[in-house]
Amino acid sequence: MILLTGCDLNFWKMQGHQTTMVASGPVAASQLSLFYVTCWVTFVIFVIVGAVLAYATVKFKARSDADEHAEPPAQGHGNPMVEIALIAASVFSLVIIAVPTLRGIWYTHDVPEAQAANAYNITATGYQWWFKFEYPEKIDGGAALVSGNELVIPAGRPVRIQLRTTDVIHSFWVPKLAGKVDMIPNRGNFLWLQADEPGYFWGQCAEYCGDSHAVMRFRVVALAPIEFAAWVAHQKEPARSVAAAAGATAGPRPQLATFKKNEYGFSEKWSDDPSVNPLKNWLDQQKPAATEDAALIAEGKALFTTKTCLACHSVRGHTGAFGWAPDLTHIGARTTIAGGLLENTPAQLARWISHPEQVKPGNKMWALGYSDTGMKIKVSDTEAVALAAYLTSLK
Ligand code: HEC
Ligand SMILES: [Cu+2]
Repeated sequence: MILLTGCDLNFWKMQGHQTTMVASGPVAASQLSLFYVTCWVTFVIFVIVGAVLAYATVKFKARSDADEHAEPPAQGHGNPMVEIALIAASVFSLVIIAVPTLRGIWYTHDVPEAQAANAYNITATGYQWWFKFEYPEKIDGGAALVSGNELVIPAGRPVRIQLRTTDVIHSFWVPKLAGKVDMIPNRGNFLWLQADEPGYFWGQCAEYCGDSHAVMRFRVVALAPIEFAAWVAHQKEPARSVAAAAGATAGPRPQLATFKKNEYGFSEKWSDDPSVNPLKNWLDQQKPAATEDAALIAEGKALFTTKTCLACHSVRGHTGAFGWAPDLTHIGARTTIAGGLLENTPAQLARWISHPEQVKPGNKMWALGYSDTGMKIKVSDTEAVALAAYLTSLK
């Protein structure tokens, strides 16, 4: 008990964000039940072997000096019946594990036939160190609807995810829903998952892929069908524009908050506390802030072009067309930025924009954009604050 106090209780209860001990969909449930079968079988073996070992240790231990120096007893060649029985018992326990394993492999491989027609198809692409998601819906002009780092899916419906990568091997893992399946160059892997109820789930790259592998995260948001349809319809729209009232002047400019290097990027509302509903946080994030400063947003919008952010990012309807970096059209409505590493608040956005290298080692925005060998972009603190205000307004 003394050991436990002072430690994170959620760790011991195994209820954290990325626990596999909570299954929120059929694929994760199948994997979890297989885990339990294996645990129980090995536990029974452990108890039997342990008991026999303890019995033999006590029963045959040397009890006196004379015992210790006595001749060893006559040696036998084992008992064939015991050996056959042990082999049979081993085979039997392997069969107990193998049957549900094979059933699980078949079940998790692809959406069950009865539901295949209802499956929703998404393509997920791994980039060092973030995820891109492509939806089956098309935006005007015929391109696929894309988003980054937050995968929104319909709850209660099977989702088949094609797994691709643009660079090295990544692995797609949403512990409470399904995983892990690798994203391998030149190979078309896929997996399926389903969230039984609307919810908010943490995902993580599960294959070492370079500098920032450990913080290559993403989120899955499962919505009821009607909300999901509304989300898709909104995502298809171009970026939101904030019009300044005639004659309005910019309010006091927020200061750039200071952060320590590697400082954790989430506020209290993202705690493991079960009374906190992360889906509510996500829904709150969809609404524009009441205190928007249109003049500051306009300044940020202009900076987005002059600071050449558009060379890598696109804000559909405003600027940028390449989009090999995360699409920022609706970035303001996401709960996280930088591959799920930071909470999406104006302060964290400005932190990221002013010094991405201090937050996420090696990230490509820094390596190819800001570093001395890249495009040598320099963003001042005041500019970062304006850019953050602009991006926050993109709901
Ligand atoms: C050289 C290409 C490049 C340039 C230029 C660039 N970025 Fe990025 N940006 C990236 C990449 C790549 C990422 C993903 C980094 C990661 O998460 O590892 C990113 C991530 C971001 C994110 C987080 C996106 C998300 O989905 O979480 C924001 C916000 C952002 N950049 C804003 C900007 C702004 C503002 C500028 C201009 C000052 C800019 N970027 C310039 C490549 C670039
Ligand atoms: Cu990865």
